[in-house]
Amino acid sequence: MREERTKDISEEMWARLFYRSIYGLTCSSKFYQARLSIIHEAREMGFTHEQIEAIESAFDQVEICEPKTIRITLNWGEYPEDLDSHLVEPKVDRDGQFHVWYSNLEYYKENNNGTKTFAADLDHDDTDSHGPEITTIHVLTPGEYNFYVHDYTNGSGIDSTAMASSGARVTVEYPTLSGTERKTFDIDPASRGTLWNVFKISIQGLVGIVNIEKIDTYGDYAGSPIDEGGYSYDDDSGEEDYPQDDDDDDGYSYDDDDDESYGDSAFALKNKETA
Ligand SMILES: [Ca+2]
Ligand SMILES: [Ca+2]
Repeated sequence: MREERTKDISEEMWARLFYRSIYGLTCSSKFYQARLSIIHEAREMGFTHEQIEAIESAFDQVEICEPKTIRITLNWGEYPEDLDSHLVEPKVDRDGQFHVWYSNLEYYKENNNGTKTFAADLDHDDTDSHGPEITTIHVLTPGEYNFYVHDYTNGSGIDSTAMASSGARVTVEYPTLSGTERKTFDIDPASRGTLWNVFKISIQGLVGIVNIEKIDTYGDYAGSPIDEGGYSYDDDSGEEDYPQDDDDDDGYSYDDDDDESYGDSAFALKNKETA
């Protein structure tokens, strides 16, 4: 792994990374699970996106790849500068839902028996145009998943046309019985709003039959299923699962003039890294 992107990583850092990664494994783990464990620990240790990409490409070169994943890629044009990927998915124990996004890059579940399940991740938050942002579902837990794109630059605005002009495109690659399929979704240039509900993924049964259904509706971030100010995903009670019906007017409201009222909304709290 000697290359430009990893030249700033010391031998000691490498050693620490691999040592820490061992604890993400069991005696029956496969090589691709070692790959996931290393990526997870690299993120925990603060490796940069470029460094992690370099590690991934080293694994690709020796063909240590995951057998079955769903990969969602978001690309767009120059403006708005910051679109965001949001995946809402069933928890691996199927008790409620989980949200993978810039504020929660990994869904890495520690199981009761000490094993870990790396269920999904977002590779990084692109904040300076074009993307790509790549969301990967590593464990095909049966259930329903929704993928959204949010125009962070323009925040909240039901009438905004900025995202409509962004040229945003989402590509999803997913496994089928005969190989890998790919579907592409382009933003409607006549749409309005800062939230694009792109598609729904349904995964059925233990063999993981994947079905992708186009949604293509537009709206506002505030009060939506991905607004963490409105709903909670992280507790394990399973009592606060958000309603599946996007049209549900649940009465959640906020005051545009009062920053406090956003509560824990990611949209208000986003602490962007500046390059
Ligand atoms: Ca972004
Ligand atoms: Ca960029």
